[in-house]
Amino acid sequence: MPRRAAQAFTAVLLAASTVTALSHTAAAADSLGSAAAGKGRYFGTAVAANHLGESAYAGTLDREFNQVTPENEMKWDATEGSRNTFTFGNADQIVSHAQSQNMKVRGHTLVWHSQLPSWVSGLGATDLRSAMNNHITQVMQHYKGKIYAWDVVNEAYQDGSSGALRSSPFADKLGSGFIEEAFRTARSVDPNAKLCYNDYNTDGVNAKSNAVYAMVKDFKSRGVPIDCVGFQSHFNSASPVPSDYQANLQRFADLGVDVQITELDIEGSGTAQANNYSNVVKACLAVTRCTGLTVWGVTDKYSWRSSGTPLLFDSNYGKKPAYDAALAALGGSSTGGGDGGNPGGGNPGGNATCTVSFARTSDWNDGYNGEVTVKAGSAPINGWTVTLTFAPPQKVASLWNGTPSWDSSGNVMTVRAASYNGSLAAGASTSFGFTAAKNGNNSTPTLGACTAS
Ligand code: 9MR
Repeated sequence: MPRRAAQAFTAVLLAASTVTALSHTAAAADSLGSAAAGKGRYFGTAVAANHLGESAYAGTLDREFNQVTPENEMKWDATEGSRNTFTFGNADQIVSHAQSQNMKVRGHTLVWHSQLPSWVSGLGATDLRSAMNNHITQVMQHYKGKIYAWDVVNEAYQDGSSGALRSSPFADKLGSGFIEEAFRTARSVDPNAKLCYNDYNTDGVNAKSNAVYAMVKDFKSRGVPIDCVGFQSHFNSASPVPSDYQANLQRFADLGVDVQITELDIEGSGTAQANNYSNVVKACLAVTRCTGLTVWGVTDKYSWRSSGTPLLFDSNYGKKPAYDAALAALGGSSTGGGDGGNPGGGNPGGNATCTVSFARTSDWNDGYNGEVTVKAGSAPINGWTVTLTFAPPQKVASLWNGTPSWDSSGNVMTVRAASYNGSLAAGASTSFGFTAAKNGNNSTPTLGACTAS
């Protein structure tokens, strides 16, 4: 087959498989993921690779969630049990599953004092620094392009009133600078992944969250790369949802980072648990930069706090009142039941439309960055395509959050959705960006129409 025909053929195949993969997500308006997408957020869950073979587990996961966090599979003990020997099998299984379902993946976690192999704690400072940077580099390289956000450093601060770093091999041997070093290394490995700090007991305003707040503020003021802060949100009667939860999320967002609820579970049952879930979801929705929520497991059956029944599905995968409350807070509505099956879906059909807008976001001598926002019309869409025509000899040097192809002149660029941003709820938007080299021509490209599927 001639090369161009082969490319076209591959493109058709890709388009067809994308529609298949996305159809259930877009059509299931009564799921947590699709309701959250309608609010411009994701709704995810922690996933354990060893349960993916259980059909009710995988069925509930695929029907309800559009983001996953590997619960243990990407931790240091799972990925580098002995020095410089990396094992990715279990984590790869989760990432492949997520990709096949068009789910975002949060990488968890690169630098953490817990689940740390003893060979790491035994190292002296010089070796530890290079082991830390090597670990970040190798793990991020392996997953480059597949992870929307990484928990680069997890749980570095002490509980209680000290506001100090927790004692760990990293803090004790490398000093407080290890956090900054980890973030700088991470940015250099995968500049497109969001880099997050993640912690617990930082959900309200308190000494610990104040310490994290001061760190983020300092990082932002000195240009240390940090994009997001995760609030784990493990709640029970001893550690309830704080009354200033939303205010705390907001003050971090005001520093110029995204915030996420990363490990949500709330012990309890019935109406009390449902109200707590509803309040947490509403707090996230009230903060523009709260980009998504992740519950720490699909079902009470496999929760790390199983006896506290803290999740949205019971041990038989039935929807709990907490599920209905979370869904209602997201603006969705439940069809009841919940048997772990997949009710199926379908293509939203012929009324899929989209609109586009263009912004030139930054300019320098030889180049500029452009951002194209794609917005779904009054029906959900499964995919989109946008065309941009550049004035020669301008050339696109890099592009993110989309999949580009060029015509034979090299001036007309067609961009279709990346694997993770083609599925949009009615009225929802996403964007892709690019860097163009001016090559002496300062014009702005002409934006063509948006085609939706
Ligand atoms: O849910 C995880 C559980 O299966 C592990 O045994 C435990 C070991 O440390 O880690 C749990 O997940 C933790 C997460 O990675 C970080 N925040 C606290 C979570 C609950 O302990």
